[in-house]
Amino acid sequence: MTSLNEFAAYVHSQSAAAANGKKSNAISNGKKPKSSAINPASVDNASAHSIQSELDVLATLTLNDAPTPSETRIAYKECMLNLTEHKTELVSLIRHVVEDGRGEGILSLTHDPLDPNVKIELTPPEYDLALENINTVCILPELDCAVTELYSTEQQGDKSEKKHGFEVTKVGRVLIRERAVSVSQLLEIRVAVVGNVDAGKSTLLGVLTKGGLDDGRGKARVNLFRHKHEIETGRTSSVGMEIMGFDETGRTVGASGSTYKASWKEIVAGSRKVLTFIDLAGHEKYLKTTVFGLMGGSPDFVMLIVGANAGMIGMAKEHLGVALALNVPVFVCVTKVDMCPPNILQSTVNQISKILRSPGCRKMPVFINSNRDVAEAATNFVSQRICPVFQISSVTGQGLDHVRMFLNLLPFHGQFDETAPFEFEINDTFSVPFVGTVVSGVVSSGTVHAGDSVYIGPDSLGQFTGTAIRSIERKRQGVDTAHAGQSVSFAMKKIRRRDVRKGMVVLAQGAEPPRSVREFVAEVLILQHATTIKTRYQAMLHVGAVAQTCTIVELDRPYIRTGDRATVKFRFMLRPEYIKPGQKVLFREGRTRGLGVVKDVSYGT
Ligand SMILES: Nc1nc2c(ncn2[C@@H]2O[C@H](COP(=O)(O)OP(=O)(O)OP(=O)(O)O)[C@@H](O)[C@H]2O)c(=O)[nH]1
Ligand SMILES: [Mg+2]
Repeated sequence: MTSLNEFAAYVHSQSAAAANGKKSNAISNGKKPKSSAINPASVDNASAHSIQSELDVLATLTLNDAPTPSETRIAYKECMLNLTEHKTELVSLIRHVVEDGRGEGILSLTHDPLDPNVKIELTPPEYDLALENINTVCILPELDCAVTELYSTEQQGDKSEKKHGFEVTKVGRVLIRERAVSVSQLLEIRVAVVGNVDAGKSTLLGVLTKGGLDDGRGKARVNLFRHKHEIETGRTSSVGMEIMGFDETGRTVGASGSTYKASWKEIVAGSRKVLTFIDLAGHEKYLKTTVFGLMGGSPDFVMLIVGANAGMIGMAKEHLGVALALNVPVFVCVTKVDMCPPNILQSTVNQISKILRSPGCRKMPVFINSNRDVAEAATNFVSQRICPVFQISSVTGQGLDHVRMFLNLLPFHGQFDETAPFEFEINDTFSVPFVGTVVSGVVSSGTVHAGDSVYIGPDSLGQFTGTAIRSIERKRQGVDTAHAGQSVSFAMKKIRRRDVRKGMVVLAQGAEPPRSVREFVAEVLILQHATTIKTRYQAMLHVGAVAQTCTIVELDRPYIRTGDRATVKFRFMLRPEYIKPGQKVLFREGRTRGLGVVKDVSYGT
């Protein structure tokens, strides 16, 4: 039986390969994989082969001008300590770290950034000199970066150091962040916030994004609600968006806690990094909306909120399952610790550890208690199977500084291709007075400019309509261009609000008009099902921002059951949609859950 995390990793690699493969297909022979027949192996091998050959070509070009770890390179320690001789090397090293992280990076003073296995030892005076030198070069116009020390600590050296004549060493990490960034290039990281009803999600977001503290009776969440019934019941029912900005030194922008509420424009203007939170609903009634928020919102990270008193109950496990299935790194905030007796808190923490370590999750819980824990967790979060766990209170403020610091350090790790043709998934639609129809969502690939001609669709007949983008807004500010990976909204020309819906796409106008899909083949894993699944089985299916009931029309065996990995052909019940091979699929019906990846699309309605 395949475990969830193995299959999730497989699905993720398939999506990544599809995203990277786009370019190689365009420049190679342009052959399309065979459609309709259930033959995943052939599709797999063909695309894997073309990607491999592209990589081979790239390797021979030696395009990478980054400094390489080699014998001849000046040692990291030398670079940091001897500025008179090695200034250029230190500058190029720091530039490499900053470019690698799209404008920022965490630098350890005791691990070589080009080869983290190489550990170096610094005496306290050496550490201080290294830090001073890093500060000196970062001020230079060619770098123009701010340096913020995240932690530093002196520690007793081991025996080998004693041999060399010193016992105490100093270790530490710094954040290096570019000072100047334009709105359209601003680093954006999306964090989806999930957890059971009443866990304290909206409250924590209110406290983080607006400042101040909660009163335990719903004070902090009021500003986040979008509907009158939400204010009355205190329950989130829609997908809310909040932003949190950090300046170049990691201070939060606009979350002063005063009665004055900073506008998005002010937050963005003062920030060098912006986090977008997707506030999701915890009540089971809104599960479809929450799964849609997780699938369509393209979150980079998931923040799972658990009430300390209640533990991981209700929808929390469901949400964790979806996050794991999508392979999005998850961190946990155990909140309301102010109102929780120590023994109950302990049992909640034990329960979370047990679930995270279980074979289905295989995550290593890391409890965060210091700035050092935060910096190390943020550095290893994406690459390793760790799950940072914070213990906090939105009422007393306990632990919130660690959460803020962690959010400030979250690395950009999206896989978006700016050079591929422009594609955009619609997550929400609005009708704005004097502007007209506005659609919001995430640019999944390419770049678009205000005024560009585009297609929008598919409509109920599977057709696309030609139109143009009147204007673009990013974080509620007008911009000229939108790039892959950014969440933006477009005002559309000559399109009525009732003609657009979530799950539609906006595409570049190419030589061939785009085509919608009525049936497609996916490779799936059945996570949970009471009996067996046969053809004619129906379920709610999520692919990106698309959410629609589908029927299974073909199976590669008579029936499938829990734990089975199968190739399945689905048919959309209502209307054709725009989907592509490599996209992740999630389906559910009652207690049944399935996860998969689109392998092949057969066209037509
Ligand atoms: N004592 C205490 N109360 C808290 C804390 N965080 C949240 N609360 C209270 O818990 C209640 C529920 O909080 P919400 O933020 O609405 O919960 P939610 O997770 O957004 O709930 P849904 O949107 O319905 O899923 C509110 O009355 C908050 O004031 C905390 O840290 N300590
Ligand atoms: Mg809420």
